[in-house]
Amino acid sequence: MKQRLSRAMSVRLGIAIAVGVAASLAVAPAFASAAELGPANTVYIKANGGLRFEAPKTIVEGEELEVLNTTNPRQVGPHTFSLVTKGSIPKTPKQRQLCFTPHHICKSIAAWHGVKGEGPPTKNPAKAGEEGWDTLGSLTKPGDSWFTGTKPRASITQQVTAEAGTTIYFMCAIHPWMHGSIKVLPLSAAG
Ligand SMILES: [Cu+2]
Repeated sequence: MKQRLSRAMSVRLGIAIAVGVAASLAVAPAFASAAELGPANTVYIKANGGLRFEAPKTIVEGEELEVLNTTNPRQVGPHTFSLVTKGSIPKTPKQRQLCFTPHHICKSIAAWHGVKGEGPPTKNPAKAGEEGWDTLGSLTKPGDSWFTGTKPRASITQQVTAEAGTTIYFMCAIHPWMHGSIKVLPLSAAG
């Protein structure tokens, strides 16, 4: 039941997305270029061994961070890479099941992307705070988020502008069990 529900949600969002992809591309062409920065600066979205983010443990403030979708959108649907506060990440099966209902974080993330009802994302990436990856969103505050769309090997690259000493947490609104974190190190830690 739980799985069927989350699948229904992801299918529904997937449909909204398919409609919205062309519009999103027109709004924000920046993420269409694949920089391929390498593992130290890349969050890979992977499917083998279960859908997951594979991210570096740390990154130096000001460095570029790429997010690269290596999964097959036709098999698993699109993803989001959404910065959220640690406490916003769903922790229980129940929370994950309810994630795409009102007053839950997946629904909020969709709203950051301009999704209305069953409509498509109209803002991509969804930007908050300063330029770059810096703002962790919650139910009450938008965060930085990218929607992969349905194009294979889609990627986005932005500077990490979150303060050194902080940790950025992220999750996927379509598969709310996908999440991770990266610690932001001061420039003096750059090798
Ligand atoms: Cu996902």
